[in-house]
Amino acid sequence: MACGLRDPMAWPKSLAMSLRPILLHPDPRLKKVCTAIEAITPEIRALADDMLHTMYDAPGVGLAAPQVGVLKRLFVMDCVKEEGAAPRPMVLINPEITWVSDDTAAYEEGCLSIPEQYAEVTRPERVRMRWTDLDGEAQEEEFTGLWATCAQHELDHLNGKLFIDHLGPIKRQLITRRMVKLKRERAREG
Ligand code: K2U
Ligand code: ZN
Repeated sequence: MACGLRDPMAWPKSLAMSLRPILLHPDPRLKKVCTAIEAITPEIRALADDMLHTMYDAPGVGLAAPQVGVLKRLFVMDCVKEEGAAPRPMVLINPEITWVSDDTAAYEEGCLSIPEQYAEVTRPERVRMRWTDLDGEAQEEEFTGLWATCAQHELDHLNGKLFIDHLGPIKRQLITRRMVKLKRERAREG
């Protein structure tokens, strides 16, 4: 879709995409190890479309299937940040890390399942990943910068890990308590 992809409202209405609700931490489904995708079915394609739509709408630069309640090994990302640059929506099916750099980089991470909570996480600065794309083709690429941080953050989601699991217990519990309070308030608002 070459249209203004980053603006979901510009997408042709013929594309039956829908926004999917994003699960909020704490939720047991966000702690599960997701299962491999055996076949790229029309449902998987629709899921990938909906996840990209949901990610751009959030807005975010990545989104993993368990965050929309589907415990399958698939995430989407588009870390293109330059204004006016063409978006690069990516769909990674059954992704695996094949190499990480010794060098590390720290990044103030957030998460669409843990809104408005940020903390510094240190990860390998560069990673090589292997995955299957929506055409069933094997892909392999090295990611750096925000792409590397995001890809590792999303792969963590497929293994039931959140960015707060990289923090010390005090900070993790502080953020979790805030999220329990937020979910209770949202439940009351209805
Ligand atoms: O998985 C998610 O919750 C999506 C995150 C991915 C992400 C987290 C930390 C660092 C890089 C990517 C969302 O995109 S969080 C929102 C965001 C937006 C721009 C830059 C960083 C984070
Ligand atoms: Zn996240």
